Amino acid sequence: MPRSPVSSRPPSSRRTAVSSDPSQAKQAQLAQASQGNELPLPHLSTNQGVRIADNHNSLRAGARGPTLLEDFILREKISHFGHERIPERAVYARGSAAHGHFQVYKSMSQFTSADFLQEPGQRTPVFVRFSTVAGGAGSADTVRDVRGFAVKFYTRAGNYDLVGNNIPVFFIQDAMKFPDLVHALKPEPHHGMPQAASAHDTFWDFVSLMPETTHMLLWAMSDRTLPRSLRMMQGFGVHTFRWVNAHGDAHFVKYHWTPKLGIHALAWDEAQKIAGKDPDFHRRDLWNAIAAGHFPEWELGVQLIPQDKEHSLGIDLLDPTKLVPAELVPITPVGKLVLDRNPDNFFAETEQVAFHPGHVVPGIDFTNDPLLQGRLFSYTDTQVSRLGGPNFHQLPINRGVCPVHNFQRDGLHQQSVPQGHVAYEPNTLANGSEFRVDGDSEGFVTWPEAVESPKLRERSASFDDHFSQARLFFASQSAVEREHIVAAFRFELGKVTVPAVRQRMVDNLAHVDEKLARRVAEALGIHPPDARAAAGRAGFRHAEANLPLEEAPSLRMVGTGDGSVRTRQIAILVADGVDSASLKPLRDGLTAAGAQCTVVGPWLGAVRSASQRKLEVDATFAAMPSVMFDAVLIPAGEQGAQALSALGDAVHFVHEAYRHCKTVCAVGEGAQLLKGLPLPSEGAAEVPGVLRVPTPAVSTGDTEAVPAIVQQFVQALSRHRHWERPGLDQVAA
Ligand code: HDE
Repeated sequence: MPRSPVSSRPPSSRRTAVSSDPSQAKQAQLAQASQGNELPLPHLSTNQGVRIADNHNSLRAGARGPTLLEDFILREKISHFGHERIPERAVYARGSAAHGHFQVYKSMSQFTSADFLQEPGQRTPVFVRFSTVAGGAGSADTVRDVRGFAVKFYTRAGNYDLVGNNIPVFFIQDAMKFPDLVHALKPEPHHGMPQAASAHDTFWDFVSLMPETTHMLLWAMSDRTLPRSLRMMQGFGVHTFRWVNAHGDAHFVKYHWTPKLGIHALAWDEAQKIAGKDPDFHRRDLWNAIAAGHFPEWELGVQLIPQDKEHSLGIDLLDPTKLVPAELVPITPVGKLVLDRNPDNFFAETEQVAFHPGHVVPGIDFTNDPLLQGRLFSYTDTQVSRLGGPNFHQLPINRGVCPVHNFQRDGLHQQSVPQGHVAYEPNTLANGSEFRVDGDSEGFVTWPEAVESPKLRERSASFDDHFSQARLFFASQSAVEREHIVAAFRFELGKVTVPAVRQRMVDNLAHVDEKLARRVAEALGIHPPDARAAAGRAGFRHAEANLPLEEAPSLRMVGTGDGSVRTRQIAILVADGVDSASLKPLRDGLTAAGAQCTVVGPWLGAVRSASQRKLEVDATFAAMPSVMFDAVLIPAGEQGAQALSALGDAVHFVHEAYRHCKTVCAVGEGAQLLKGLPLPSEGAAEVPGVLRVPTPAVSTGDTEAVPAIVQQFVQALSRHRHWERPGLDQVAA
């Protein structure tokens, strides 16, 4: 008897039979769900379980005759295929996800009764989906865009979704403007261009008319929107939420996810090239890291503000265009997130996962942030149309680890088979016993915030400060980060075809930083920025807040991370005649430090080293260009260096890596590949991240020299990119 693809047991009974360890229970549940769809026997069947005798030929009238309508096997197969696609998410369509767990450092019971935050060491299974916002599901990973960072905690008290971004503020203050923002950002409706890019007329037209977008624009034009890896970006809850403890005491809370590996970015030119060379760059990186056991980790931290201190900071906590600098309210570590398992099936999990900021658990509550309030309606509504009905919570990836009991019934794709004749509450007929929910001490209780106000459409005057935090952000960046922001504004506004829009935008920027605005304007063929013109425009509201800080170093990216080079990608360039003896000790040292070395050559297979040994090649220059790596190592060997120098791809590789500010290390004659780069002559001050190593030190395996060189390399690589490197615009790569 073939096993039915769907378990005959009602899902509700499956749901109650959970292990006491929620991590194991979730794993078992998902494994069970995926097993249910596996055919245990080596035969094919229809969806009704009828065995298929021929999966190559449709039923036809004669070998060369017409296909018959009667062919129910063909019809079922083609029809199912025709309905394989579901609508992609309107925003955040391009996503990559992973399973993992969240582990508490120390109890948060003082602040929240949330079940999953009570005991040190407590683990809760999670599913995390990262995404870009603007692009379609098939768009490239490395476009300049905000990234979604959505975490589903399968807690024993119900599912909790923390649906955030990698930037701590948002463009708009009120949900009313979200459809306008998204319409302006998405491809222009008449010709459907550009894909996955904000660099076009409608986006800048809209944001230049909405000064409240300015703070987020500064973040969006910074390197934050070009993450090197999903494993190397922060996450934020963005809105202020509320934590409530068992005594009913409330705190405002802001969430921060901080990656162990630091916050790192790609160079803009690099990001654009990767979008063509490997559009799945981030997805692949996440998948490979987890598959190789390099599980990415983030620390969850919270800023807690007592309820009665709401107005003490001079920052309106309900305004999602504002953050609270860590310099004003420190971040308390709560626990760690570890992603340790790739999804089994992209569609069933990454696509069908349904997040919702309204999925909260007892101990966590909302605030009156008007953007958050608007989101609370939107997400269920979206899932109903995207996933085809109201029972999307029954999909394996969306099911909790705790039992679900209610009298919601029926609906499209209903998976459960409820028993009995009672589907209402209160009742006395179910099992002959009364079943009441009133006063369940573990039930969700909304924090009893006092609200009595006239109904009106009005924005609080405390939301009118649009520039002081944008200014703080810009002032807090390092010099190179500021340069990148200028360049990004120039690029994006350079794509805007209407001069008046470019002008309006730089006039707004003059309220952030006069020099920034001037430098952006210089490249755009418009008038110098005019802050007064901006202030005179309809819709311009601004009331300067008095921030007690001129700079907030916590808002910088440079210098973050634990200093390790784990999972960093190093290309070793080879051709016939390279010196493999001098290569080995360096390669071993770098691998021992956690970096991953790939031997890149002109062809797959092997090259012959100077000593006629076979040196395996992992990838070609064509398939793995420099943008796939974080650093380059060029081995010694006269003949090898000459062979590489004669290859345009190899020379380009080195020059491009230099231009993208990566660590470049040349051993002995390998330095010939550095020819043409704007480097000082030997002996002069070295260029950051360019190491020229004498051969003998390495080839003799000098026990002191080799570790010292490896250490130098590791140190340079751990700095990620050497953004301050001079003469970059002279490099033709
Ligand atoms: Fe979302 N958002 N959003 N959003 N959002 C969606 O839900 C929406 C907002 C965020 O990986 C949609 O299932 C409204 C802020 C993430 O599946 C949709 C408003 C933040 C994801 C939706 C916002 C987010 C979404 C599209 C303004 C950062 C991807 C498909 C009121 C805190 C989740 C879907 C995933 C997805 C609506 C604003 C984060 C349409 C109406 C602010 C990470 O329901």
